[in-house]
This record gives sequence, C-alpha cells and structure tokens, in this order.
Amino acid sequence: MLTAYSPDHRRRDAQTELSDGCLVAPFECPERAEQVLARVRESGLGPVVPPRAFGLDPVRRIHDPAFLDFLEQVWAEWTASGAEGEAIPSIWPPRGTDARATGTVTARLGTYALGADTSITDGTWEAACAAADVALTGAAAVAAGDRAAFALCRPPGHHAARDLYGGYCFLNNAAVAAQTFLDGGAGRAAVLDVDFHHGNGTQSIFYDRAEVLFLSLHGDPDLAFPYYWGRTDETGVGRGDGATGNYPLPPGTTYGTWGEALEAACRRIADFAPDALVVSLGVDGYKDDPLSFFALETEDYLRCGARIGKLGLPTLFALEGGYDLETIGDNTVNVLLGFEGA
Ligand code: SP5
Ligand code: ZN
Repeated sequence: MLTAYSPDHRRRDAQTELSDGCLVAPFECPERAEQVLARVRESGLGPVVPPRAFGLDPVRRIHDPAFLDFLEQVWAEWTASGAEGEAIPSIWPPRGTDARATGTVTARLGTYALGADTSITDGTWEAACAAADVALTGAAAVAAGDRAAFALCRPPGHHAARDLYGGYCFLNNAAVAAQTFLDGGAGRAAVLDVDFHHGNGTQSIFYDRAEVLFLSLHGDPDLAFPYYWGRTDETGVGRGDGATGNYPLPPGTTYGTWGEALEAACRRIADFAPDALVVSLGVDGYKDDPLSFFALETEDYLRCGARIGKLGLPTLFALEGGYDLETIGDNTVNVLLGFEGA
C-alpha cells in the first residue's frame, strides 16, 4: 500500500511538555515519524509519496474557523506578548461561571486547550496542516480505488475536537479523512481507533452523526488520559445515538482481552457496512510504551492488522500515538503488513 509522508512534520519540534509537574522533553517528537518511515521503507510496504496541497477547505469541514485562526496565529501572538517559553496555557474559564474570554493570547490558549500537556511552538501550525494533507492524500488514493493507504501523520489528531487541541493533537486528521470520504460520495464511514488513549476528539466531532460509526479501544479513562471521556455509556446522541462505541480496558491488558474487544468492534463495523474505514492507528498499547498500561507485543500488531483486513473494506490508516522509539516502526508497520496478508 501507498504511504503518504511529509518532512514538514519536523517543523513541530517542541522542547517542553508539562508532565508530572515538570517540563520534560516531549514524548511526541520528530524521531517517531522518522522511525516509522524507516521501517516502511525497509519492509517494502509500497511507495512513499509526498502529500498534495488540499488547502484548508476540507479542514474547515471539521474544525471551527475561529479555532483555525487561533492555531495559525497563536505563536506570533505569544512571542509578541513577550513570553519566552513555548506556549502553554496557564488559565482556563472555569465551569459554572460567567467567565468570558478576551482576545488576549493567554485567554485564547485556555479557551482552546484540552490540557497543558501540549506546548505550541513555531512551526506547529505548518506541521499540523501538512499532517492533514498527508491524511487527505491517503484518503484520495483509497477513494480512487486503492484497497488501503497509510497516512504517516505527525502531529497526531484524535484528541483534537472541533475547537479543542491537546494530547499532542491540533487538527483531527482521521476525522478530516472520514469527512472527505463522505463528501466524495461515501454514504457511511467508520472510524476504528486502536490508539491506547480514547479518541475523544473524533468521538465528539461525530457524536450526533448517524453516518459515521466511531469505535475506540483504550485504557480505562478512570485511570488514563484523556480521563473525561471513553466510557461504555457514551453511545452517541440524537441521530448519532448508537453510532459511538467505547471499549475501555484495564491495566495489564494483553492481546487475549484486547483482541476480543477488537473482534467485537470489527463485528459492529461489518454490521454497519460502511463504504470506507479510517483506522486511527496508535501503537502506544505496546507493553513498553512510556504512556500506557497495556501489554501488547510486537507480533500482536500483525494479528490486529489481519483482523482489520478481514473486513474487506477500503481502508485508510492514519498514524496517532506510540512513544517507544525502539519499536514504533515495527509495531506500526506490522499492522499494515498484517492487513495486507489478510
Ligand atoms: C496521540 C496521543 O497518544 N496522545 C497522548 C497524550 C497523552 N498526554 C498526557 C500524557 C501524560 C504524561 N505524563 C506521564 C508521565 C509518565 N510517568
Ligand atoms: Zn495515544
């Protein structure tokens, strides 16, 4: 299968992440994408192509225009304000008050940030736009008849909602791709999120939509980021009631349990019979990942890919998380190889 990749991901190279009360080197770093790219090339998966420039119109189908303006302008405003570090929110409008945001960059950061884990830097906007183009390039290949494509997106996207960034995500690459399938004539699309973390952004974007099935396997949000979403009673609303499904799983989860949840999710996808499938492909469920409490093995990712391949659907894989630099390449590409072998 084709891989879409842009070196512009390197323009996001944050130096800080607020983690456990300390500013540390970010887990979500440029080397992640380079490791995956190296493994794609070694494995002979298929050609690696640069993205086409789709512009912001397909992104505006998913994200709020004022939010996009904010992401485009925040770095310039932050530096103009005299701040010396990377842009990290330090204040939020509290619940249940009459708080109102001003145009000040500090107020805007708190309005649009999910958390303080994601520093904004020079180049973040450009990298995020390149990642959306990468996703759209992969989707275009699938829409044109390829059985599958791999969008090597960085930064990731699944925590980003219509007007919210965080969890290392700015633009929701998978949601933009799913919407472009619909806009291109697909009647229904499914998003299967196998990243260790719940895909709260994607869930929220499609929560009231009947034509997009969103299913997520993830660490129990009582114990894991993003904490506030991903429970089994979140099933959609209005026309979208029943088109969201969550599979929270406990610490120590191995492929025995994880694979059962994947099986249940795949059966739901088959019943839904979508015209296209987007897989939010995070491999942070790996046993040695620094941000997860699952215990998946490198070989398990072959089985994961094979099960998804058995669905027989036109499929776009979009890279999400995975933070063990030693294994992110093998684990990610194993899903794609498993899919192709199915
Ligand atoms: C795309 C994706 O996988 N995003 C994950 C975002 C998680 N961000 C918060 C992680 C919390 C880091 N602190 C834990 C340090 C380990 N001791
Ligand atoms: Zn993750």
